[in-house]
Amino acid sequence: MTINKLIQEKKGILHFTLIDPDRQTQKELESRVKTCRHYGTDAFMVGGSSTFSQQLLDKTVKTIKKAVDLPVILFPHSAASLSKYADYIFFMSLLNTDDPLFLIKEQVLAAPHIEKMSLCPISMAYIVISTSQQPTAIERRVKLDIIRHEDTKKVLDYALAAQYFGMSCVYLEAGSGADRPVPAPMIKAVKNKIKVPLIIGGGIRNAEQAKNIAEAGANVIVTGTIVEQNLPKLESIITAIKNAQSKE
Ligand code: 1GP
Repeated sequence: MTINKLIQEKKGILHFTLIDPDRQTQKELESRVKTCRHYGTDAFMVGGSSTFSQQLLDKTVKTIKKAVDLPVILFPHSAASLSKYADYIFFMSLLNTDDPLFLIKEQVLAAPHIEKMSLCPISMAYIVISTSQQPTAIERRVKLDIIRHEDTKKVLDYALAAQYFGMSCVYLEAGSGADRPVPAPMIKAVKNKIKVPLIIGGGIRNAEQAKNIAEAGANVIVTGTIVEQNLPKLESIITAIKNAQSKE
């Protein structure tokens, strides 16, 4: 599967919900994912920057699969976060880092397990944009080649390199819980530069932000924190994304 195929099937801009396995009980999870499905989310990503057991990851994926009929895509923070119960895995490389661990080493460790589990990989270029005053979890964890919210030229070069590598999509990530999302002018510039689908996440908290990001050219918009902190607000966020797509 590619994100392109999902976009074609759903005919428009997609919304993915990020589930962090250790942020809720299984009962809360079941209810949350049903609500997200009802609001119109298109898929669930499972992962996060915190560490959790293999058992909890498996349980989380199984609970989602049982509750809703939507794809589950692993969003791994290392080779240790794999589950055979998921449908897909973002086979991702963090491009703007000097640390080979996140560029290629974790991926090499994970590859034989992915094959054994028959997980379907979706190759993805992961680019972190530093938009926040306080460093986000990913900024604290990894040594980055920092891209600030005004560094459009730099992000364009990374995105183009990703496309030339043949990666199937590009994810611009402000970081979970970021003060503000990736800026719309940067999204627009990247969208105009590359042909592969563009995923945007981090710091999206309201419908206005989601609308601006959708109109700037995002193909997929990811939210995580809002589901944990203010789930009813997700409805207006997804509605804004779906309304933006109907204007295309
Ligand atoms: C993090 O982009 C996702 O990888 C989601 O971010 O938790 O800020 O919505 P939020």
